[in-house]
Amino acid sequence: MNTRAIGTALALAMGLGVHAQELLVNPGFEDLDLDGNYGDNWGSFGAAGFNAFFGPNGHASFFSENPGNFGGVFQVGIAGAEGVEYQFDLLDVRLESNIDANYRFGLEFFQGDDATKIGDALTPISLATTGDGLSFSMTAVAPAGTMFVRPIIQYDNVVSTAGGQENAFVFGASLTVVPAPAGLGVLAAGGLCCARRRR
Ligand SMILES: [Ca+2]
Ligand SMILES: [Ca+2]
Repeated sequence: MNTRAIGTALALAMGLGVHAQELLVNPGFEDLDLDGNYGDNWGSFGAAGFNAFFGPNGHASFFSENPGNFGGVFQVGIAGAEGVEYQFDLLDVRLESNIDANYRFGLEFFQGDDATKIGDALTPISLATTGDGLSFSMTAVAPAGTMFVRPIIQYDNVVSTAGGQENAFVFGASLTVVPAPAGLGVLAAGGLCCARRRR
């Protein structure tokens, strides 16, 4: 491969990384239609929902302050495809100081009805570090038969009885396709080269 071809491959690899398409509708949990209800296009269950408690910045809220509570948020209707690797990021997370529950996030994969689950890939959210501005990331490859991919953030097994500062809030999220190597070793080599150079 000549220098120009390598340059083109590098530009392609870098471009894919920078411009990965956001698959979530309303990744910031905002009130898009200005009806006073946040988290438009998202769903929730249990003791979880969408608010803007901390100023004009919509977020998903997880009320893990009472033993027995459970809940989560998710988004349906996102078309997916088998064999594709997806990356789900929680970009701005607040874990309160007394938080003590089983938190996880990840992806569920569904058939064409967006209701029959084929499989899932859930990753624990570490509570070892609490505070504001935390971020978490996971990736998973969609199993055979996937037609829809559903991001989900959930908790259960609340054990704390501290009586306050036990909740979690997620202010932003992102779901993207991880660029495939396309069988070109130079793409991976280019990625390594550039990642290294930035350090
Ligand atoms: Ca937000
Ligand atoms: Ca709304």
